[in-house]
Amino acid sequence: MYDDGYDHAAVERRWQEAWDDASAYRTPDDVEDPTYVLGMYPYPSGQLHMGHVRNYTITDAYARYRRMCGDDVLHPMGWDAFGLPAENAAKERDTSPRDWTFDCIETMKRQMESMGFGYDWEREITTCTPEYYKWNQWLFLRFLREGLAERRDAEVNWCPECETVLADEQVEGDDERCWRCETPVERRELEQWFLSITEYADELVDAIDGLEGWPDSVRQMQRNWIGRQTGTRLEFDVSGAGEEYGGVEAFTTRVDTIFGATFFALAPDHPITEDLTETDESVQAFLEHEADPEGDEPNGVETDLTATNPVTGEELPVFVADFVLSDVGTGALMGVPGHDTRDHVFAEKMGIDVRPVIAPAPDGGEAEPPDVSEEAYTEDGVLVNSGEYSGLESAEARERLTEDVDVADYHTQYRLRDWGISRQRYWGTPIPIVHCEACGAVPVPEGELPVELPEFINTTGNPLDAAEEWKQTACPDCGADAERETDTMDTFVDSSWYFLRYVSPDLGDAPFDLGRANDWMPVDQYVGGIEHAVMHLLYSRFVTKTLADHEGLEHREPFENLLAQGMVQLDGEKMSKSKGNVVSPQAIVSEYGADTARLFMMQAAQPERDFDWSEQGVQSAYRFLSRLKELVGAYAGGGIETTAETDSIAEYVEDETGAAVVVATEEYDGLVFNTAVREAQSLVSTLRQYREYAAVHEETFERALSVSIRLLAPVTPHVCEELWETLGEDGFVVDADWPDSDADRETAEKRRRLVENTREDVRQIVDVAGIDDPERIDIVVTPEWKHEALNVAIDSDAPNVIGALMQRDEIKRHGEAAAAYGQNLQESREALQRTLDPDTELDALESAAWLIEREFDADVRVLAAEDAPDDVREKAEPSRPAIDIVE
Ligand code: ANZ
Ligand code: ZN
Repeated sequence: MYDDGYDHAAVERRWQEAWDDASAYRTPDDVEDPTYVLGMYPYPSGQLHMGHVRNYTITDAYARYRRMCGDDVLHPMGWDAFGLPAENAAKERDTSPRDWTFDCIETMKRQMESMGFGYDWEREITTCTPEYYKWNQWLFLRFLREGLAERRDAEVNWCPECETVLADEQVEGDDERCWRCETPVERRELEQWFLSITEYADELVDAIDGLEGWPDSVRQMQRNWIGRQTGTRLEFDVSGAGEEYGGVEAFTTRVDTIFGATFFALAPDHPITEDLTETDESVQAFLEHEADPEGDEPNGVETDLTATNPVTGEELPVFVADFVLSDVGTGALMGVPGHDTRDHVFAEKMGIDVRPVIAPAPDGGEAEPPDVSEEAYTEDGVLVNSGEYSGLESAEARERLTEDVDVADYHTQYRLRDWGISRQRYWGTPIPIVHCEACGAVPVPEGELPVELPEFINTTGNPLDAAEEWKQTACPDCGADAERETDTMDTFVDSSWYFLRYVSPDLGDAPFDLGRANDWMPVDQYVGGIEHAVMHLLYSRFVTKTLADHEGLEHREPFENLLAQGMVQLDGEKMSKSKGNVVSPQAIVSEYGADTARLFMMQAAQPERDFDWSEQGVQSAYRFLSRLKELVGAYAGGGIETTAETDSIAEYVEDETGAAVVVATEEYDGLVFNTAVREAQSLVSTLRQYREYAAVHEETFERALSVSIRLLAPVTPHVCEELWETLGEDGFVVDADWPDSDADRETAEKRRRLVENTREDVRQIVDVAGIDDPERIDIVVTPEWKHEALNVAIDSDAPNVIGALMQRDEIKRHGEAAAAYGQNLQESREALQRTLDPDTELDALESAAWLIEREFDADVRVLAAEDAPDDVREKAEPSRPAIDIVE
């Protein structure tokens, strides 16, 4: 344990038990509309890592804050318990994925409890239980019924050694080897199940505009992933080498550039390309040796074909090119090197014509074609060299051309593909389908769900394929012998609706209680890693929309506010097992306690930012908590001298307490925990100085302690619970009322800045003048007229400030001094800001005088301008008092 600390282990155990005994974090079913705070549930790997701890401390602190503000709060936790790692671990250790997973869950749950996360454990869900995955199967059947699930051929990565399909992430290296056995991966066509997310593509993009509580970066990633493009599809007649291919479709977003098309290009697996490989050796050679679709450089080969531009009738050379993607658009494009960057590079390399047909909009006069010899001009503009369309603006030309040309039509295309959910693995939800020779793929009737997983068989390939007895069944339609589908579902299916299950985790006859889900959804604050910015969040949005369309859910978006937390790093690098730079949360908890770990994490940075783990940071958090504990203990034990008399110091502490409350509240609302915590910490530091300086005003001091404890309680709940008790307060601090204050943040911050700047000025003068032992420090507040002059300068729009000032007698009568100050104001006019009025300045400085007195060990007098000698008063300005130091 850290020297002169406190017995954190005892404190934390004690309060965890007390909360548990009181079911402090239970959310009863009958609350109306709780604030729903959710952290992305973890995969039970067996080890809670720093990323988890950060994620869950953020949600926990926010949930606790909302509770103290008086909200009912729903803050549940569960387990994303299916997945390949369990299957691999089970194979290696010769156990079952189920046993391994439940062991991991047990350890991780204990680790979470030791962190003091306030979850309603009675709502815990575990996706690998039949009680949960039954509803994945139900969901699948509903999709099927609505025509949103479909079985079709798809290409997959196949490892012939492991006899399994691999996800893209599991194929490694340029030579594409299996991540497990390093066998080169093959492509195979397999029948797979797909969910029709593309049917919702438009809504999924359009509704992003309404997700105002999401980070812009995530919204943009979703837009890019869906990749909606509106443009034109048009046909080019292709022929040559003795073949007539007829109209071949190309997709373009820039049909306005069609007069600049100088070539036509086909994807390497376009049907025409495949046809050419039979006869054209150079195409064959290109595909075998040169084509590199992943490379940066566009490669291609010319064919013997030509394509006819449907607008100009011009014959264009046809290339096979590797930058034309087969699954984008139609797998064919018109090349416009003058206006498309990639086409330009390709044209230079292949010696193709480059022609400008779009000019920057002219400032009156004729449009001048841009020079496109070195670089494409990619902006919209005015058409040139484009026959009867010359002179039109790009947007209008696109419409006219699409309408005029017979073989052209508007077309919207998407990057988004349907969601392939089939996995040839054991540890997932069995897809509830039976394959019958006569009837085909027959859904298992809802009443027969769940289709439970059989015992695990340790074998290569898919264990479900080897589970003969389980596989053999009767066709639900005709009763004939049939086989079960042996594919299981992508685990992203499990997480696409789990947030609904927490609402009624034990419900037996439906996936969620509809009425309650309608009342409790959406999740008010969702928190998780940026790695889920696309898939998990997109699938959840999709499933929510289908439930709204077909199952009566009254919400179309699941997550109202989203926070994507930053990474915890070590020496600037992401902590990861493979790099061996992992700091274990468990070790920190046992050495310093959960509160210290939580406090360090929350004060280190704003939650969205990455930050570096620092042992010093941890120790300083620990020292802070130890000092706080000592302070409250000393006060409660009568070890601090108190008085019933109030004075200017007490006033200062009162003001600071009020300021801390307003600032921290605002920052907690915005989840800016580091700033919120800093407020509480500096209040505690003020209290420690107060106690050393004078007998403390009892009421003020006690209120300030009580406020500090409550402001810290969301982040360091155990020690705050202990101190709340020490202070003699009733009940749990987690149930206490959030403090309030009628302080105004802006004024409070101006007061603080005034005091801080004044202290800094005194330091400077002492330093520059070489004063060893100041005896008296006079601080003189600005005279009223300068304050007025400043306001006139801010309000006036006269070009000359001095003129405006001299219209006021009150100012004018100060003669030369007024002119000189007016000159200053004129010079810094852009930067002028309103300040506190002289009375408030006087008040702020008077109540902070003790801090200056303490720092310099000198008498401090704060004087109004009229009480000061002329030569000192002259120097004072608004927010910049004059300072006179006597040695
Ligand atoms: C002619 C053109 C002229 C295009 C121009 C662009 C600019 P972006 O550019 O990202 O919005 N395209 C069409 N099918 C393609 C495929 N299968 N593989 C690769 N590229 C393809 O995407 C739209 C553009 O991508 C389309 O518009 C097309 O090039 C190209 F000055 O057509 B464009
Ligand atoms: Zn049948």
